[in-house]
Amino acid sequence: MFLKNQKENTFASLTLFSVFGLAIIVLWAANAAVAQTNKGAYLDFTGDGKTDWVTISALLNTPGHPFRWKVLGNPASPVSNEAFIRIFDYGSIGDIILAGDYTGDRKTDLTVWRPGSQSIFYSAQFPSGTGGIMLDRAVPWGTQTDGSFAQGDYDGDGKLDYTVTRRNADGSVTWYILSSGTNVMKAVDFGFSGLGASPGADFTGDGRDELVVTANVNGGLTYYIGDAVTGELVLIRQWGFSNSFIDRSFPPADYTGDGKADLVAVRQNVNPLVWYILDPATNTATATMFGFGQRQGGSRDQPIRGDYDGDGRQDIAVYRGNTHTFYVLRSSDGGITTQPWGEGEDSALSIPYFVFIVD
Ligand SMILES: [Ca+2]
Ligand SMILES: [Ca+2]
Ligand SMILES: [Ca+2]
Ligand SMILES: [Ca+2]
Repeated sequence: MFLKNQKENTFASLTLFSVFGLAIIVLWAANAAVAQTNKGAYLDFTGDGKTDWVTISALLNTPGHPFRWKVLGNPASPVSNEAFIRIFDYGSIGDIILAGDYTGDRKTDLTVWRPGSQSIFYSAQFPSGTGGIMLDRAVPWGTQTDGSFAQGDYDGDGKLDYTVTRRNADGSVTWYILSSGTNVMKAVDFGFSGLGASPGADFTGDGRDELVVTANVNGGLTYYIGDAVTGELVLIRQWGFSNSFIDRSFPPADYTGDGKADLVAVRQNVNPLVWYILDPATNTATATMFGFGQRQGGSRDQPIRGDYDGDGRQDIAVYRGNTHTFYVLRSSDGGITTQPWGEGEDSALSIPYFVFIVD
């Protein structure tokens, strides 16, 4: 439990652990390829390594009303008989959508977490043909007040692990991780109450996700990265503003293609949007303008997560709600892919942005 009561010496720790973190990353660089092969793409329902086009909506914003998923295969028009469209209801308002690969087949499972006195993960395979959805697994895990954003593959077997975070009476936070491969449960202390818990990300390139928490430190968003087995701090970096009106910060993921997670903050109070991406292994940063930001008479684009060209790197991408169109800056060749999809009040389904734990 390293983080408790350390607010006064944050900057001293930052210097120490930044250097420490860099050393680790260099040593583990040889394993980068392993991470690439273990993980499927986000929202890839077919297992071809490409994120599919997915929108989500609910007709009524009332508890219990179902989420409507609209999925268009990517690419939308490949060779004949391979394009597909699926529209179905899964989960309902009040559930947390945590779609990902929990079975290790590199295909995204439909998964929601329903908070309750006994919270439950509900997982289903993606519907094939015109068939309905069969519930695969109901996994009781966590309680009503636990946090559930921190899914990750913390044992490195290629499957997401069911994970909740719980604040203890003394202000410490315990991560309860249920391995989806072995059903072995682990409890790891990391972070303290008031920090945000994020989906896991692999910063070391060994194929095993690290624990990720964030905090507002002097207006900046600060990332604390921890080892999922020992709870030891391996890296601290500050990146972007913690004010979500200025920056939308995504959970870390690999944008540079070295198999290690990068930090991304999308500045949205400017037009166009600016994507600031930091490679924490080399401390190299890039700024890329892509998408409509704040502008008069029009809504902002929605920054989204995904690897749409299937090259193993996340793409910079947005969803434009008023024209129902996805725009992707392909990481493979720098070209732009546009794909119309969605209607009405649909928004793109994407990974949750950072949410701060409120005491
Ligand atoms: Ca796992
Ligand atoms: Ca790792
Ligand atoms: Ca990277
Ligand atoms: Ca890509």
